[in-house]
Amino acid sequence: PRAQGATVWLTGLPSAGKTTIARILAGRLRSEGHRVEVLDGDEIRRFLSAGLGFSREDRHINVQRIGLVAEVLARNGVLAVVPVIAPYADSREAVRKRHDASGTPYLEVHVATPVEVCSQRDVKGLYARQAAGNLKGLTGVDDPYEEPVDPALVLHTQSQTPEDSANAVHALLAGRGLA
Ligand code: GGZ
Repeated sequence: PRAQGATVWLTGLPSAGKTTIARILAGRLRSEGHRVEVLDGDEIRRFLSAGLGFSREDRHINVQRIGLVAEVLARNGVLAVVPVIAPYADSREAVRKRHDASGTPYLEVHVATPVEVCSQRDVKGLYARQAAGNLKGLTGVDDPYEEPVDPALVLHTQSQTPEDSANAVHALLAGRGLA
């Protein structure tokens, strides 16, 4: 039987833990024999979305491009794991519709780390740069983040290790027969 793919979109603020969870999840799925691709926003922005900034329009275009790649992969049996902020609900809805149109599973996971926790972690120093006045339009601080209304799963990373979070996403996939 042909492997069933799916897209797992990890949406949340910068430093919420999306990339860390994605990498752990991907490693576990690979070790189980699944074909997995992680589409990281940071990486995609260097190539597929080179030249795009962080305006509403550019973020929307970025998310649609990543959504297209994820859907193509997922439709062809890959588990596409996508740790990308995707701050706008209508952008995420368009990605979901693209998946629905081809009958490809799309699971939205909200990495719901509060902004106070994210800014304390500040993995890339973005929050510090924003506070110092050297960066404008930081998601969750002076740029919008529209929380998912009906995500398949909400992760609270303050009270869970990244391994716990990855396992919760894995259980979600397993529960739907996708892992
Ligand atoms: C949000 C920003 C910003 C602003 C730069 N707001 O962890 P990083 O730092 O290295 O990777 C993040 C990346 C976010 O890209 P996404 O493609 O996930 O965003 S979106 O879905 O909104 O298109 C972050 C960095 O870009 N970065 N400036 N102002 N993140």
